[in-house]
Amino acid sequence: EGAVVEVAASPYPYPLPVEHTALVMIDFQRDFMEAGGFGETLGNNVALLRASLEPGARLLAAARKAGMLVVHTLEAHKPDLSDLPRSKQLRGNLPPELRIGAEGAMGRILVAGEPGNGIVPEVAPIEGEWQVHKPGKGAFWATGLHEKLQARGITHLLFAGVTTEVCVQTSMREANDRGYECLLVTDATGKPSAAYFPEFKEAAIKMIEAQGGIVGWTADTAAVEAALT
Ligand code: TIU
Repeated sequence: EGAVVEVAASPYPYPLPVEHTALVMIDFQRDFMEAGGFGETLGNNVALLRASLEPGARLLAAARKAGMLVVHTLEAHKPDLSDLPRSKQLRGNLPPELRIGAEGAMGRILVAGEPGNGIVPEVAPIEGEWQVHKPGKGAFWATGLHEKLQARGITHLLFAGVTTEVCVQTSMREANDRGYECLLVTDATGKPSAAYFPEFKEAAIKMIEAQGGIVGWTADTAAVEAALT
């Protein structure tokens, strides 16, 4: 039922059923992309992620034009931090004034509704697109996303966003175990040098594609655009 296009992907072509595919934009938030947010407090150079924005915006435009479902995730905790495990709050060995929930340069760090927690303007959601707040690294833990995608008949997921080595990879592995056919869009997650740890990104791509696509496929934005037009 519906159109199936083919994306030139690695390790072999990816069949993309347009009506049953969602684009998942992982955590394109000021907290990770801009100075003064959570990513920087963890000691990272946030400028490294910005190469993902131009391809991410192109991918978003292509998905919208094709009429695909678009899901934006946000790593966001409730203001009362009731969904923040103590283990996560203490991780990083940061002083209390830099932990999740503390007052930072863009509001409370990693708390829903704060300025720093919002999605950057280049890839901001529009009416009708889903926004999923997630308390963990993965998009499926404690979010209800799987049930919502199933209700919508989604079987295939394209992943973009930040960071490849943490939230994107965790979400893609969660999705793989739930039966989705997953494709990582390499430049929309920042390629080749755009990750907090470029060498981790290269390794993540290889881990996904290896063993005949053990976790899924990889392709760049141009390949997805070519398939959708
Ligand atoms: N969204 C996401 O990747 N959260 C992180 O904490 N990433 C890091 O790389 N630290």
